[in-house]
Amino acid sequence: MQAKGKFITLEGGEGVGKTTNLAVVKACLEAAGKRVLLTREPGGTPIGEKIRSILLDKGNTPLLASAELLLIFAARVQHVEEVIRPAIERGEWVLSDRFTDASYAYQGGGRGIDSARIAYLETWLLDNLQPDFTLLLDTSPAIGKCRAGLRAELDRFEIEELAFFERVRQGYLQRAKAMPGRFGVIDAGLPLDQVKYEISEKLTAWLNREVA
Ligand code: Z5A
Repeated sequence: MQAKGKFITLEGGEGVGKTTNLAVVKACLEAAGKRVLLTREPGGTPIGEKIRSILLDKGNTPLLASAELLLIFAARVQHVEEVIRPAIERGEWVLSDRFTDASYAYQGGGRGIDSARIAYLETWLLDNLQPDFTLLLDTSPAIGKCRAGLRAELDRFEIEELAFFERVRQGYLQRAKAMPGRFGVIDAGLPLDQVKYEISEKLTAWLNREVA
């Protein structure tokens, strides 16, 4: 019988280097003989990508925090049922740029929504699906904002003030502290080569524990 795959996520505030480092994680998993499916949130399906456009459009500033959370979970349930679970069943390793930890950090920490409400959606809609391992790229929001700010146009999240991103950061760190076995925290303020090295070290250590 085909062994099931695993679910790995990359998380962190804006501009910490998730997209840049996805390739490092993918290469590391492939070197360990895994078939990798790359995906992202919000998005990952045709419907999810349409919802992503609504969420990122800075013309949609009247969007309420609760409506934002529900849109994110609408995209997520579609993503889980259409892409993530079938791939895991086929034996693939799913690598996602963000998942539900981002909702606890952004909609919980950043927007102030009670985490019990997010947990309720997680239980109801995802049947509590959680990543097997999460790499959290952590650095000060000032550094992340500066990196993201080099882009031509900022989206609806990127126009938020620094205090919002500080709450997001704390939201992530609280999650990592509460679930140390699932999280590998990386200092993303280091030079890129060092960040890449730290990622492959943490990922390899986890992989070795998984197969032990
Ligand atoms: N969101 C949410 O609110 N709730 C949810 O549940 C989910 C998402 C799932 C879009 O996500 C928004 O959705 C997101 C939260 C919200 N908004 N914010 N903020 P996204 O993941 O697509 O957007 P993002 O976080 O803004 O991604 P990003 O800005 O593309 O960041 P990144 O992928 O972490 O960074 P990067 O593009 O890899 O790197 C940025 C630049 O820094 C780039 O020029 C790199 O070359 C450079 N870089 C990267 N690492 C380094 C190091 N170590 N040194 C120097 N320079 C570096």
